Amino acid sequence: MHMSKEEILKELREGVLNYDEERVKKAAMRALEEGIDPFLAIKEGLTPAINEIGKKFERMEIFLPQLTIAAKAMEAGVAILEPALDKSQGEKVKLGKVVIGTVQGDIHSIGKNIVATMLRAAGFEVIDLGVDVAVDKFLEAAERAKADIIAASALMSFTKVMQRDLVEYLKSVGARDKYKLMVGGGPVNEEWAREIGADGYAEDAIKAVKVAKELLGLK
Ligand code: B12
Repeated sequence: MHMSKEEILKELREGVLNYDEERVKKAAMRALEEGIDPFLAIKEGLTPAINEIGKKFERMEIFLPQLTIAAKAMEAGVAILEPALDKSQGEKVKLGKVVIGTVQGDIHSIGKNIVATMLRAAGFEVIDLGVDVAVDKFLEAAERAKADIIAASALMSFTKVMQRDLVEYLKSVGARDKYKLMVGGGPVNEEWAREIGADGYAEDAIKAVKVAKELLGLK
């Protein structure tokens, strides 16, 4: 039976809101079958739902177990949609190398993973360091890979300060000018990026690709 885009986006949302991983998976597969843009499915289906879950958690209407189950359901959906995001990759020439990770003390990975996937899809080579990444690990990986960009994600107000620590650390070892530095994540905004002296900020994965290209002087 045919399902409209709106119906599928609603299923994705409802699946996360009802902690129903199977429902999310089914809806994600449906989205692919119906040719819905996978990024749109993440942005307008899954993300508003996980944000709503985040608000409920903040209001203490739900607790960590529910937050965890909802996040698992979202991740399962993203895992199904992700290969389709990556499809455009092909044999493209690499635009540049990006080392990405979530800062130390922070284990949120969903948004960072989406940014990594979109950068890859756009033609960047991405080295993903995972979560809870210490400032020296970012630099170590960037040196080893001869990266062009270091990208740091932070989802909590008390871990976004690690982005500033990263800038300060790079300065202290004389490596600040070797890399372009991008920051992002829930509590991060343009103003914060400017304040700490990062080179770029983006509010979502599509814009992250645009900013990465701009930082390297590509169109
Ligand atoms: C899912 C989730 C979890 C999951 C994470 C699962 C996973 N594998 O990532 C789990 C259950 C593990 C979790 C744990 C915790 N969480 Co939590 N979590 C969330 C939630 C609901 C959604 C985050 C998310 O995935 N969003 C969806 C993605 C797609 O969006 P995104 O991450 O923002 O990414 C997009 C952009 O920001 C941007 N972006 C992201 N990274 C980068 C990087 C760069 C370089 C760029 C350019 C762009 C960019 O592009 C992305 C895609 O478009 C948020 C609420 C919220 N509104 O953020 C709380 C939230 C972040 N969590 C919170 C808390 C408190 C915790 C815990 C401390 C709870 C606890 N008591 O243990 C722990 C953290 C432990 C730790 N040390 O890190 C708080 C933080 C409060 C604060 N302001 O500091 C929030 C805000 C909830 C709340 N309102 O209270 N959490």
